[in-house]
Amino acid sequence: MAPIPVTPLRTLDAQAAADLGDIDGPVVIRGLHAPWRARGLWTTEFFRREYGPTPVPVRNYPAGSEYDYTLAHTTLGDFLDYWENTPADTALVRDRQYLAEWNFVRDCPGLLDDFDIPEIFSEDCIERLPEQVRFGRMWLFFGEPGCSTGLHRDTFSTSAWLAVLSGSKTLRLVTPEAGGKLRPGDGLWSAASYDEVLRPAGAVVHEVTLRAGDTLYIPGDWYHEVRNPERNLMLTANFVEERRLLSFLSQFETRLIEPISVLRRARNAQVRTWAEREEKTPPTELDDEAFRAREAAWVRGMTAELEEYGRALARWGAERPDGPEHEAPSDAG
Ligand SMILES: O=C(O)CCC(=O)C(=O)O
Ligand SMILES: [Fe+2]
Repeated sequence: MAPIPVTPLRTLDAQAAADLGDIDGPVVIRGLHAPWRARGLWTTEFFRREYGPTPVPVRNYPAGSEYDYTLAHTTLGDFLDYWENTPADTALVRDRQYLAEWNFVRDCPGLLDDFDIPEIFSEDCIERLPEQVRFGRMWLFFGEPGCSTGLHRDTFSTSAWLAVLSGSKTLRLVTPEAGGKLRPGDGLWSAASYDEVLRPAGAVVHEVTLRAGDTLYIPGDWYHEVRNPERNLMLTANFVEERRLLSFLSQFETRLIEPISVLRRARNAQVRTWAEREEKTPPTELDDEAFRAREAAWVRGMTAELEEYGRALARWGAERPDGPEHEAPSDAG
């Protein structure tokens, strides 16, 4: 099979990248972390000295496996011993460890003093949610050769920025439309996936190797796959852009509502049980008319909010000056 043709990503200088609204695909921005103290400070000695005993999550990749792993916990100090003393193993001969998705904000908030979220990524609609439903979305990754992250898109349509502080990291990316065509088990380094799915769809595979000083912006819903050609340190965060807020909210709400739907089913089952009982024995809440009225009003209130959203969606195109009703008439006269 012929090699997969890849298209390099666009690169911008920090000064040229002012507004994410003007950027409509993944892009590398150079120089965003020039002012960060973390650049010189975050060495293995520093992490060991300041945070050695901190528990961290690690992915264990067994010999022969580039993508499949089991999750385990160790301490940062023990992981760094492994990281510094074990030779890299790109041939996958032995077991490997990848310190990935470490939520350092929760465990070591002092690290937040060593960098600033770049201005261009500073709008994050999750900040507007009530505190009870916000979630961790900033991580450190200590990249390990031979340990890859398989094809995925980030949860809830969140966008991401990935800042490489040392070493290098390679990503391939495809659009949401192209990624949506891929089958389970497909990948962006797989010739079969390319020949059977991506090429017939006319999809472009973007590739970038990030080096120290590079920050990659991945817009929400873009599919990507990640390799670590050498050891690297990456700081990354997910965030919600206003232009994708509704998509985020509906997916996030679905997730939040899962436990609630279990409760709803329990309630409906109880009502059915009472309704089906032949002889009505002790009176239930449902025999109380005021109770039923209250419950019915509550259900209508909950439903009304969604109905209003549905109506707003239906009106959207029709009411806008460039909406469907206002397109140039094709059969005028
Ligand atoms: O660097 C990696 O291994 C994965 C990064 C990524 O895509 C993610 O955290 O969602
Ligand atoms: Fe990702």
